[in-house]
Amino acid sequence: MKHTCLRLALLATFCLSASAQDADLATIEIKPHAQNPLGYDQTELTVKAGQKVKLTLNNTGSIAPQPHNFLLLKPGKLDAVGALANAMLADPQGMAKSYIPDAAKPDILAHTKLVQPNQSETIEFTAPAEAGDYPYICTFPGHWLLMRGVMHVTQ
Ligand SMILES: [Cu+2]
Repeated sequence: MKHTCLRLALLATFCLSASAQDADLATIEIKPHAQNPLGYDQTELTVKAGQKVKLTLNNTGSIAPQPHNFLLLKPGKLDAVGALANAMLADPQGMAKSYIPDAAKPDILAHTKLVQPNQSETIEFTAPAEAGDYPYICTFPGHWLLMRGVMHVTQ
């Protein structure tokens, strides 16, 4: 009897913590902009510091379908990572690497792979612990100049 009660108590604790986590999950779906083939449909996202984020890049609905990815970067690293991405145009392994530059890895906080038209990919990550504005970009060569946005991380 004692044993059963203990098990129920453990189960209740587990259920409570699971629902608390769900409440603290930011679910985001981002797509290419319907009219602008080189833009995301959202250029600003907001999450809480340390929040769990479930982000889906859904590559549908564009008037000019093409592959895209999503990289969340450290603040101030947009231009440096963008330049590395453009340089990958000459890399025969570019497509295989999802146009994610090796040299940019320390500045990438989260990313999808290259997502083909009518495909999607969902990633899960923890939002940065520090509040601030974190750029996100598509690094398919040439896209990042327009295909970008800012994730606002708030306390
Ligand atoms: Cu793109």
